[in-house]
Amino acid sequence: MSLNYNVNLCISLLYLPPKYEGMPTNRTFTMIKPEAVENGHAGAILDRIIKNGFRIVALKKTRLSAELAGAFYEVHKERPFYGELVDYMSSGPIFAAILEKDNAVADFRALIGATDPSEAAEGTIRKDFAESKAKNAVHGSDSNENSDIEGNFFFSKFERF
Ligand code: RTP
Ligand code: MG
Repeated sequence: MSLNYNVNLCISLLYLPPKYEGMPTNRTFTMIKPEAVENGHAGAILDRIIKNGFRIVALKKTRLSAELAGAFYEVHKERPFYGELVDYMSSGPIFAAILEKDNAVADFRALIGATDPSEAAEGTIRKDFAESKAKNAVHGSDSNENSDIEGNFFFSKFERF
């Protein structure tokens, strides 16, 4: 490897566009949560996701241990609902998925609706399938950075297509 090669590589890296939080992305991460799976809604929810233009890049059915659920939702550690959330998210199997679409993070948050289904807009997934604010059927990443972190939490590069 020549000195020239290394110098050129460094110069190219300097000119890569900067990543910033608000940058549109074409991927997001979702989970179909335990109560929705238990109530038999997983197929209908996946159908809704696909019909709204999201392509499934990766998908698996799995169950989080309390330890893994705690790690996934660590950002909420200080919130009063953290213990309840960890118990709930480890209470049964879930589907985890990476989804692709232009503007994926924002478009998917719009498709799932507000955290509390009683406040979610008509036609949203939470409005139609969620039981309550705590048991709200689906997760959707809230930023591009978190969609990468969350996708990497569940999937290796060999599980993405
Ligand atoms: P998510 O992360 O699951 O997509 O939901 P979100 O952004 O709409 O809501 P967030 O504030 O991130 O809360 C994460 C999850 O914690 C549960 N929660 N329970 N009992 C409560 O007041 C309460 N608040 C939030 C929900 O399962 C929520 O999705
Ligand atoms: Mg959230």
